[in-house]
This record gives sequence, structure tokens and C-alpha cells, in this order.
Amino acid sequence: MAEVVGHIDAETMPETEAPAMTDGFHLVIDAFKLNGIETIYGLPGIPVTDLARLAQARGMRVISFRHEQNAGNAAAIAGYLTQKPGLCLTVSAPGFLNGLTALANATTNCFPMILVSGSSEREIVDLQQGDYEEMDQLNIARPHAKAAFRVLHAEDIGIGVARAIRAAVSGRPGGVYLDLPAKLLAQTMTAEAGRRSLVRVVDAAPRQLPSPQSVERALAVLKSAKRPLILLGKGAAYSQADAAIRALVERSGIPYLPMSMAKGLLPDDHAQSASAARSFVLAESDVVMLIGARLNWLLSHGKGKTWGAPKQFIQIDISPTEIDSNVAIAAPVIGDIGSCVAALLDGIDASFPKPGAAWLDAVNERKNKNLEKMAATLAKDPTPMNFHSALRVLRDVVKANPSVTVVNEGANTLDFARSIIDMYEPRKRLDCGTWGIMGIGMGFAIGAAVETGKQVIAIEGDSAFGFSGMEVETICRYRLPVCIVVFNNNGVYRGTDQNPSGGSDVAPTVFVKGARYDKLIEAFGGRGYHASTPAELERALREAIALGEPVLINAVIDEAAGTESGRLTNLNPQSAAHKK
Ligand code: ADP
Ligand code: TZD
Repeated sequence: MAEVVGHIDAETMPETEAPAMTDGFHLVIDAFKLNGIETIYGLPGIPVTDLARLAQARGMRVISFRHEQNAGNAAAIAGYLTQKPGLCLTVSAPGFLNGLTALANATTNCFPMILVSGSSEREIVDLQQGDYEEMDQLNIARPHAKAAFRVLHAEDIGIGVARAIRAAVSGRPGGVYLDLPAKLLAQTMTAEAGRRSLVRVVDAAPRQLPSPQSVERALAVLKSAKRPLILLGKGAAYSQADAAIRALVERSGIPYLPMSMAKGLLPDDHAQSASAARSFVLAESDVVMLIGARLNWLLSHGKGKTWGAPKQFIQIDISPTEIDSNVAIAAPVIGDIGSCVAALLDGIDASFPKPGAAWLDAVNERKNKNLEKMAATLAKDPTPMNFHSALRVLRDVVKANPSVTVVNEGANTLDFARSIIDMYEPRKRLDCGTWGIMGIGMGFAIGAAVETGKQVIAIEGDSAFGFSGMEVETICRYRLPVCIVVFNNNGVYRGTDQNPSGGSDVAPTVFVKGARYDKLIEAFGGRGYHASTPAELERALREAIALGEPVLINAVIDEAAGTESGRLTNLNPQSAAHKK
């Protein structure tokens, strides 16, 4: 049997010997590497252990996790940060299912990723004869992915990987599932035929130019505005059209509002930021230009009390079917954000009407009033420390270290951090996104640390942290510059609920009181801090950043602070009978 190797140049092949061979394992790795994908986030086991091993041997970075969901979240955020699909590798059935939540979350958030899972024997799976880890993975993945493919023959691996890459990043990005049966990985073919079967994807995410008419229409609507507003979503952050977006905002003079993950696209202390007057501008504006943001629940579906009087929307998006999804859109501009914003900029010269002083003054007045109110709240130093006094410290630390990536999840921890911590650089705030999902914390932190090579601070509710907490071992294993701050208030939302039955179990939202999360990281050689005052928290954070190593700060927060569901109280149905 000929030795199985990676691709070998035909010239170097001795003529008399059997041709050099390659196999499915090598071809999968070669196909990804050929397309510039150099990192695998995954968890090994049958049938992909050798795939991970070989990937590392061939120079890929292989980051091995403790649970596939976290590997998937790391891959998804890597995709968001780099515009290249993040790769997640799992075993069959249960490993695949563990990764599937991350794939679905990536699709929901428009993050490009590829979930590659090994799968069991098709003949046995399809007859339901009870194979090891039997599952019809392709069909299960399909509704949760932008696309799903299975490769059955080694000679099709190149095409399968090319299709997966293209599907993940072109148009509206999303999660793609790639099913690799165990048998495929062991299939052999000549190295030369294998090399020829690989595909280098050309122009994976082609620019999509908006039609000139759509641009004209949008400019006309914008010109007619008395109280215009620009709303930036994470699609705008993803598009990496940072300079053009900033130019559009500044040249037009229009107040803008960043959605959570678009914070920092322009620095949050920019004079035109209307973040501190959010409710006011949403209700009072008459023309709103959405750039890479959907009118979903996060924006009250574009209607109702939040939005006040009827208004006209301009929407820039790459997906034509997003338009009119919730309310009528007066001026859709379909294309990639870079091209759309450039086309709009061409139509905004010095003669373009600036928003009137009455509108800008009203926005600024509201903004300053709210900022003063917030400053007064943040200046307080209650004992025990509460969300605000702890977040004041984090706000200052991020201001002093603007290139830090902030990962954020929880309920109150999320809502307060979003509004208190200013961001100064694009794509530095990563959070629960479109689903409001808990569990992205450590996966996103690891993905961001690996991709940026820079400091990450993960600001975590104690409940939120628990979903991915075991990955502190992963963070320690790879010595990543991640500082986790657990906002420890003894429970989900708060730690004060009582068991209404009077029984000995604690209430469903309550955890072990006074838990020492800092001890968790020490078990793996990381550094733990216990902080119960803003001064202690500040010292710990500064040391963590100077160290650039794995750190967990257990930040003790008043267990009575915060509200149930954070700011989503309106979405939280309560039993009428339960209310006293
Ligand atoms: P947010 O939650 O920040 O409001 P959403 O995730 O709801 O943002 O919206 C992102 C939107 O951006 C999606 O509708 C998506 O189709 C769009 N999008 C993503 N990338 C691009 C791009 N490069 N060009 C244009 N639109 C994009
Ligand atoms: N499960 C998943 C996967 N996502 C969710 N969003 C929830 C459960 C429900 N949930 C929230 O929406 S927030 C939250 C849960 C469990 C945790 C809130 O508690 P916390 O944060 O300790 O993380 P605060 O700051 O103490 O409120």
C-alpha cells in the first residue's frame, strides 16, 4: 500500500513506484488551508480525532474545547471578526448536536461559520440499524443553517469545502453545516488527482452594488427629513466599511444610534452619538436610515410606542427579503454596506441639507440631561457594590485600554454594561446578540483572543458564566489574555428569591450564596481575584491587563440589585395568580 501523504508535486514522484496517495483527512485540511482558513475550534473524538491531529501537524491552529457549543461560538465570532468562515469541528450525533446551537445562533446573527461534523455509516443510519452515534445529522442541521452539505466521495471534498465557504460568507452571512461521514475520511486517491480536485474560492463574498435608482430614492427621502436618524447595526460593523460609515455620518451631520455590537464603529463619545437619548430619537425622528440592522424585537419591530409617530425608513441591507419584514420601507438600498454607503456618499456634497438646529439641539438637550443623571448614579459608592459602581470601574478601564475586546452576557449585567461602557473601536463589543442567548461568553472570549491576539474582558452575570464556565481550563491551557469578571449576585437576575412553598430547596433563580468563582480558575493555574469594592475591582483589572494572562475576578454584587429579566420585563409573562 502506498504511503498516504499530503499533496505531492508530480515532478518529485519517482516514476517506477506506485503513485503517492492522499486521503479524505488530508484533503479536508488541504482544502481549508488552500482557502486561508488556518484555525479549527473543536473537540476531538471518533471519527475526527486524526483530523484534528493532522491539522495541527500541518500547521493549523487547533483550539480544543471542553464542550462543542463553546467551540462553535468561538468559530462564529471568529467569522464575525474576520469575514472568513470560522471552523468548528465535532464528532457525530451528540457532538454535532452540542455544536448545533452555536450554528443556529450564528445563522440568526448573520455570522459566517462552518460546522464540520463527522458522521456514522450512511447505510446503517438510513436504515436506523443502530450505529455508534447514529443520527441523520444533515437533515437536522438544515433548518438551522444557511446551507447544509454532505460529501460522500473524496474527490468531492474540494467542491464541498468551496460550497461551504461560499455559502457562509456571500450575501447575508450565516452558519453552514458540512457533513463528513467516517468512511469518507479514510477514502484514498492519488495525491495528484487529490490536488487537482481542490478548489481555491475566487471572490467568496462579491461586492453587490446597489441600483442607482435605489440610491437616488434614499437620498431624496433623506433630503426631505426634518428629524433624521442613522441606526447602525452589527451588519455595519461586520462589513468593515468603517471609514465610509464614519464619513457618511459626519458629512451628513445626522445623529446616529449604534445597536449593541455596532458600538465603537464610531467612538461612543462622538458628538453625533444619540445613544444617551435613545428613546427620544426613536420616538421623535421622522426619517430613519437603517444600516445593517433589522427591525426585529430589539427595535420593537419598528412600530408601537417606542417609535412614536409614523416615519419613513431607508434600509441598507444585503438581503432583499429583509425589506418590509415588519413595517413598510420607503427606500430599500440593497447591496453590500461598503458599496451602498459609498454610493450614498457620492450624493452627499456640501449642498446637501444638514439637519436643522432645532432637531440637533433637542437631541443634545435630552442627551446631556440623561448623561448627567447617569453620572450622578455612577458617582455613588454603595456598600455592597452594585452593578453601577462596578461598571464605572470597567468603563474607565476600557476607556484607558480602547483596543480591549469586551464580551458581555447576563441580564442586568448585559443591559447596564451596554449603556455604561463606552466603546472606541469597531467590533470590540461582542454579546448575546439577536437571540439574547446565554452561553456565548467563554466561546466568544476565546475566539476573540485567538483572532485578535489582544486582551479580552468578559463581563459575565454569574448565571451567564455558568453556561460555558468550564472553558476557563481552555483559556488557561492556551494561556489566553482573557480576564473574566463574574458579576456575582448569587443567582439568575438576583439572589433574593424565596421558595414560596417554604420547602428546603432554594428558589429556582437562586445559587450557592457567596460562591468563590475565583477559585475555579486557580485549579488550572490561572489567577483568581475576589473583589467586593470598586477599588479592589479596579486593582484586579489593572493587574490582569498588565499580566495579559488568564484571570477571573469574582466581583461581589449586591444580591438585591437589578431587576428580573433586566430590561426585558415586558417580555417576561408573569402568572396573574402568583402576583400578590
Ligand atoms: P443588530 O442586531 O445590530 O440590529 P442585525 O443582526 O439585526 O443587527 O442586522 C444585521 C443585518 O445586516 C442583517 O439584516 C444582514 O443581512 C445585514 N448584513 C450583514 N452583512 C452585511 C453586508 N456586508 N452588507 C449589507 N448588509 C449586511
Ligand atoms: N438559557 C439561554 C440559553 N438563554 C437565555 N437567555 C436564558 C436561558 C434565560 N436567561 C436570560 O435571558 S438572562 C439569564 C437567563 C438564564 C441569566 C441572568 O442572570 P445573570 O445576570 O446572573 O447572568 P444578572 O446580571 O445577574 O441579571
